[in-house]
Amino acid sequence: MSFVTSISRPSSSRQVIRVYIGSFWSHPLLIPDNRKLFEAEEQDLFKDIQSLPRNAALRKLNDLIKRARLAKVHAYIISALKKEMPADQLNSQDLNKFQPLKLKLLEAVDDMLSHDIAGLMVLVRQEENQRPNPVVKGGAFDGTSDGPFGHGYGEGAGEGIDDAEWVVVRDKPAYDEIFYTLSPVNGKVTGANAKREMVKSKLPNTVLGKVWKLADIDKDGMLDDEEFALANHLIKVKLEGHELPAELPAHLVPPSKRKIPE
Ligand SMILES: [Ca+2]
Repeated sequence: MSFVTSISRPSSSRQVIRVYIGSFWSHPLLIPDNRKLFEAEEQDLFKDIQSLPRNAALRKLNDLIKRARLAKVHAYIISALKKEMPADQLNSQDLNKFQPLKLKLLEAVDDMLSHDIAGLMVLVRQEENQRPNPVVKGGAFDGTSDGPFGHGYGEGAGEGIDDAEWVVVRDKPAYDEIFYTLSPVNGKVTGANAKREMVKSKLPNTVLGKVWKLADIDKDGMLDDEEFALANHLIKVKLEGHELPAELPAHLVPPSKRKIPE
Protein backbone atom coordinates (compact mmCIF):
# COMPACT_ATOMS: atom_id res chain seq x y z
CA MET A 1 0.00 0.00 0.00
CA SER A 2 1.64 3.21 -1.05
CA PHE A 3 0.61 6.78 -1.45
CA VAL A 4 1.60 9.60 -3.70
CA THR A 5 1.63 13.20 -2.55
CA SER A 6 2.27 16.25 -4.59
CA ILE A 7 2.88 19.90 -3.85
CA SER A 8 2.55 22.16 -6.84
CA ARG A 9 5.12 24.89 -7.06
CA PRO A 10 3.71 27.86 -8.94
CA SER A 11 6.76 29.97 -8.06
CA SER A 12 8.13 29.56 -11.57
CA SER A 13 6.23 30.41 -14.73
CA ARG A 14 6.17 26.72 -15.55
CA GLN A 15 4.19 24.66 -13.07
CA VAL A 16 6.24 21.72 -11.98
CA ILE A 17 4.41 19.03 -10.08
CA ARG A 18 6.66 17.07 -7.78
CA VAL A 19 5.39 13.63 -6.90
CA TYR A 20 6.56 11.90 -3.73
CA ILE A 21 6.45 8.17 -3.24
CA GLY A 22 6.09 6.63 0.18
CA SER A 23 4.46 3.89 2.20
CA PHE A 24 1.70 3.87 4.81
CA TRP A 25 2.32 0.19 5.45
CA SER A 26 2.83 -0.29 9.18
CA HIS A 27 4.08 -3.85 8.78
CA PRO A 28 7.56 -4.93 7.69
CA LEU A 29 8.20 -3.68 4.16
CA LEU A 30 7.34 -6.31 1.54
CA ILE A 31 10.17 -5.15 -0.70
CA PRO A 32 12.97 -3.98 1.62
CA ASP A 33 14.91 -2.57 -1.35
CA ASN A 34 12.32 0.21 -1.53
CA ARG A 35 13.27 1.50 1.90
CA LYS A 36 16.04 3.74 0.54
CA LEU A 37 13.74 5.29 -2.06
CA PHE A 38 10.96 5.88 0.48
CA GLU A 39 13.42 7.49 2.90
CA ALA A 40 14.88 9.80 0.28
CA GLU A 41 11.39 10.80 -0.89
CA GLU A 42 10.30 11.43 2.69
CA GLN A 43 13.29 13.73 3.27
CA ASP A 44 12.43 15.68 0.11
CA LEU A 45 8.78 16.00 1.14
CA PHE A 46 9.72 17.24 4.62
CA LYS A 47 12.15 19.76 3.12
CA ASP A 48 9.50 21.09 0.75
CA ILE A 49 6.90 21.36 3.50
CA GLN A 50 9.42 23.32 5.58
CA SER A 51 9.85 25.82 2.74
CA LEU A 52 6.11 26.30 2.15
CA PRO A 53 5.57 29.17 4.63
CA ARG A 54 8.56 31.01 3.20
CA ASN A 55 7.00 31.46 -0.22
CA ALA A 56 3.35 31.68 0.80
CA ALA A 57 2.95 35.45 0.28
CA LEU A 58 4.77 35.36 -3.03
CA ARG A 59 2.55 32.51 -4.18
CA LYS A 60 -0.60 34.46 -3.29
CA LEU A 61 0.68 37.48 -5.18
CA ASN A 62 1.42 35.35 -8.23
CA ASP A 63 -2.10 33.92 -8.04
CA LEU A 64 -3.53 37.44 -7.93
CA ILE A 65 -1.55 38.44 -11.04
CA LYS A 66 -2.76 35.34 -12.85
CA ARG A 67 -6.40 36.06 -11.92
CA ALA A 68 -6.17 39.70 -12.99
CA ARG A 69 -4.80 38.69 -16.39
CA LEU A 70 -7.51 36.04 -16.78
CA ALA A 71 -10.22 38.57 -15.92
CA LYS A 72 -8.87 40.88 -18.65
CA VAL A 73 -8.86 38.10 -21.21
CA HIS A 74 -12.45 37.15 -20.30
CA ALA A 75 -13.61 40.75 -20.61
CA TYR A 76 -12.17 41.01 -24.13
CA ILE A 77 -13.64 37.66 -25.21
CA ILE A 78 -17.12 38.51 -23.90
CA SER A 79 -17.11 41.95 -25.54
CA ALA A 80 -15.97 40.44 -28.87
CA LEU A 81 -18.72 37.80 -28.70
CA LYS A 82 -21.32 40.44 -27.90
CA LYS A 83 -20.19 42.52 -30.92
CA GLU A 84 -20.05 39.61 -33.37
CA MET A 85 -23.34 38.01 -32.42
CA PRO A 86 -26.31 38.96 -34.71
CA ALA A 87 -29.01 40.86 -32.81
CA ASP A 88 -31.80 38.31 -33.32
CA GLN A 89 -29.69 35.52 -31.87
CA LEU A 90 -28.89 37.59 -28.83
CA ASN A 91 -32.45 37.35 -27.63
CA SER A 92 -32.22 33.61 -27.19
CA GLN A 93 -28.80 33.80 -25.54
CA ASP A 94 -27.59 35.12 -22.26
CA LEU A 95 -25.07 37.28 -24.07
CA ASN A 96 -27.26 40.36 -23.99
CA LYS A 97 -27.00 40.34 -20.23
CA PHE A 98 -23.23 40.89 -20.47
CA GLN A 99 -21.83 44.32 -19.87
CA PRO A 100 -20.05 46.09 -22.71
CA LEU A 101 -16.28 46.46 -22.40
CA LYS A 102 -15.45 49.17 -19.87
CA LEU A 103 -12.04 50.50 -20.82
CA LYS A 104 -11.73 52.46 -17.59
CA LEU A 105 -11.89 49.24 -15.57
CA LEU A 106 -9.32 47.57 -17.81
CA GLU A 107 -7.02 50.56 -17.41
CA ALA A 108 -7.32 50.17 -13.65
CA VAL A 109 -6.30 46.52 -13.92
CA ASP A 110 -3.34 47.42 -16.14
CA ASP A 111 -2.31 50.11 -13.70
CA MET A 112 -2.45 47.61 -10.83
CA LEU A 113 -0.40 45.05 -12.77
CA SER A 114 2.30 47.52 -13.77
CA HIS A 115 2.54 49.63 -10.59
CA ASP A 116 0.86 48.21 -7.50
CA ILE A 117 2.07 44.64 -7.96
CA ALA A 118 5.66 45.78 -8.42
CA GLY A 119 5.44 47.71 -5.15
CA LEU A 120 3.85 44.76 -3.36
CA MET A 121 6.53 42.43 -4.68
CA VAL A 122 9.23 44.57 -3.05
CA LEU A 123 7.32 44.62 0.25
CA VAL A 124 6.79 40.84 0.21
CA ARG A 125 10.49 40.22 -0.46
CA GLN A 126 11.49 42.57 2.36
CA GLU A 127 9.08 40.96 4.78
CA GLU A 128 10.22 37.44 3.95
CA ASN A 129 13.87 38.37 4.31
CA GLN A 130 13.28 39.85 7.74
CA ARG A 131 11.31 36.89 9.00
CA PRO A 132 13.34 34.06 10.50
CA ASN A 133 13.00 30.79 8.62
CA PRO A 134 10.00 29.06 10.16
CA VAL A 135 10.77 25.48 11.03
CA VAL A 136 7.97 22.99 11.39
CA LYS A 137 8.42 20.97 14.57
CA GLY A 138 6.74 18.02 16.20
CA GLY A 139 4.95 14.97 14.88
CA ALA A 140 6.62 13.27 11.96
CA PHE A 141 9.13 16.12 11.77
CA ASP A 142 10.77 14.94 14.98
CA GLY A 143 13.53 12.42 14.69
CA THR A 144 13.66 12.26 10.93
CA SER A 145 17.24 13.36 10.50
CA ASP A 146 19.14 12.67 13.71
CA GLY A 147 20.33 9.43 15.22
CA PRO A 148 20.94 6.04 13.67
CA PHE A 149 17.58 6.07 11.88
CA GLY A 150 18.42 9.27 10.03
CA HIS A 151 18.55 8.94 6.27
CA GLY A 152 21.74 7.25 5.06
CA TYR A 153 23.20 6.76 8.54
CA GLY A 154 25.91 4.10 8.54
CA GLU A 155 25.74 3.72 4.76
CA GLY A 156 28.20 4.65 2.05
CA ALA A 157 30.96 6.83 3.48
CA GLY A 158 29.16 6.50 6.83
CA GLU A 159 29.71 2.74 6.95
CA GLY A 160 31.67 1.77 10.06
CA ILE A 161 30.90 5.04 11.86
CA ASP A 162 30.09 3.18 15.08
CA ASP A 163 32.86 0.59 14.84
CA ALA A 164 35.95 0.71 17.01
CA GLU A 165 37.85 -0.87 14.14
CA TRP A 166 38.80 1.08 10.99
CA VAL A 167 36.14 -0.03 8.47
CA VAL A 168 38.67 -0.16 5.61
CA VAL A 169 40.55 -2.97 7.44
CA ARG A 170 37.93 -5.50 6.32
CA ASP A 171 38.99 -5.28 2.67
CA LYS A 172 42.57 -4.14 3.19
CA PRO A 173 44.23 -7.50 2.42
CA ALA A 174 42.71 -7.39 -1.08
CA TYR A 175 43.78 -3.76 -1.56
CA ASP A 176 47.28 -4.57 -0.24
CA GLU A 177 47.70 -7.23 -2.90
CA ILE A 178 47.17 -4.60 -5.60
CA PHE A 179 49.29 -2.08 -3.72
CA TYR A 180 52.40 -4.27 -3.85
CA THR A 181 52.06 -4.71 -7.62
CA LEU A 182 52.33 -0.93 -8.06
CA SER A 183 56.08 -0.84 -7.25
CA PRO A 184 55.95 1.02 -3.94
CA VAL A 185 59.14 2.81 -2.93
CA ASN A 186 59.70 3.26 0.79
CA GLY A 187 56.16 1.96 1.38
CA LYS A 188 54.51 4.45 -0.97
CA VAL A 189 53.21 4.35 -4.52
CA THR A 190 53.57 7.38 -6.77
CA GLY A 191 50.60 9.39 -7.99
CA ALA A 192 51.13 8.14 -11.55
CA ASN A 193 51.14 4.48 -10.48
CA ALA A 194 48.15 4.88 -8.20
CA LYS A 195 46.27 6.69 -10.96
CA ARG A 196 46.86 3.83 -13.41
CA GLU A 197 45.10 1.52 -10.97
CA MET A 198 42.35 3.92 -9.93
CA VAL A 199 41.18 4.68 -13.49
CA LYS A 200 40.25 1.00 -13.83
CA SER A 201 37.16 1.89 -11.80
CA LYS A 202 36.02 3.85 -14.90
CA LEU A 203 34.88 6.66 -12.60
CA PRO A 204 35.28 10.12 -14.15
CA ASN A 205 38.48 12.05 -13.37
CA THR A 206 36.54 14.63 -11.37
CA VAL A 207 35.40 11.89 -8.98
CA LEU A 208 38.83 10.23 -8.82
CA GLY A 209 40.37 13.64 -8.13
CA LYS A 210 38.06 13.97 -5.15
CA VAL A 211 38.95 10.45 -3.99
CA TRP A 212 42.64 11.36 -4.25
CA LYS A 213 42.17 14.54 -2.22
CA LEU A 214 40.39 12.61 0.54
CA ALA A 215 42.80 9.66 0.54
CA ASP A 216 46.18 11.43 0.38
CA ILE A 217 45.85 12.47 3.99
CA ASP A 218 49.40 13.75 4.50
CA LYS A 219 49.28 15.52 1.11
CA ASP A 220 52.69 14.24 -0.03
CA GLY A 221 51.42 13.34 -3.50
CA MET A 222 51.89 9.60 -2.81
CA LEU A 223 49.78 6.90 -1.24
CA ASP A 224 51.00 4.54 1.46
CA ASP A 225 49.22 1.22 1.93
CA GLU A 226 46.57 2.69 4.25
CA GLU A 227 45.88 5.68 2.02
CA PHE A 228 45.69 3.38 -0.99
CA ALA A 229 43.22 1.09 0.80
CA LEU A 230 41.20 4.17 1.76
CA ALA A 231 41.17 5.37 -1.86
CA ASN A 232 39.84 1.99 -2.95
CA HIS A 233 37.26 2.03 -0.18
CA LEU A 234 36.01 5.45 -1.35
CA ILE A 235 35.87 4.20 -4.94
CA LYS A 236 33.75 1.28 -3.73
CA VAL A 237 31.45 3.70 -1.85
CA LYS A 238 31.00 5.75 -5.03
CA LEU A 239 30.47 2.70 -7.25
CA GLU A 240 27.75 1.50 -4.88
CA GLY A 241 25.87 4.71 -5.64
CA HIS A 242 26.66 6.78 -2.54
CA GLU A 243 27.99 10.30 -2.49
CA LEU A 244 31.52 11.09 -1.42
CA PRO A 245 31.89 13.34 1.63
CA ALA A 246 33.41 16.82 1.22
CA GLU A 247 35.76 16.13 4.15
CA LEU A 248 37.07 12.79 5.30
CA PRO A 249 34.93 11.72 8.29
CA ALA A 250 36.92 10.90 11.43
CA HIS A 251 36.05 7.18 11.33
CA LEU A 252 37.62 6.83 7.86
CA VAL A 253 40.98 8.33 8.86
CA PRO A 254 43.49 5.47 9.15
CA PRO A 255 44.27 4.81 12.85
CA SER A 256 47.97 5.62 12.34
CA LYS A 257 47.05 9.08 11.07
CA ARG A 258 44.53 9.99 13.74
CA LYS A 259 45.62 12.91 15.85
CA ILE A 260 45.96 11.88 19.44
CA PRO A 261 44.30 14.55 21.59
CA GLU A 262 46.89 16.20 23.82
CA1 LIG B 1 50.15 10.39 1.17
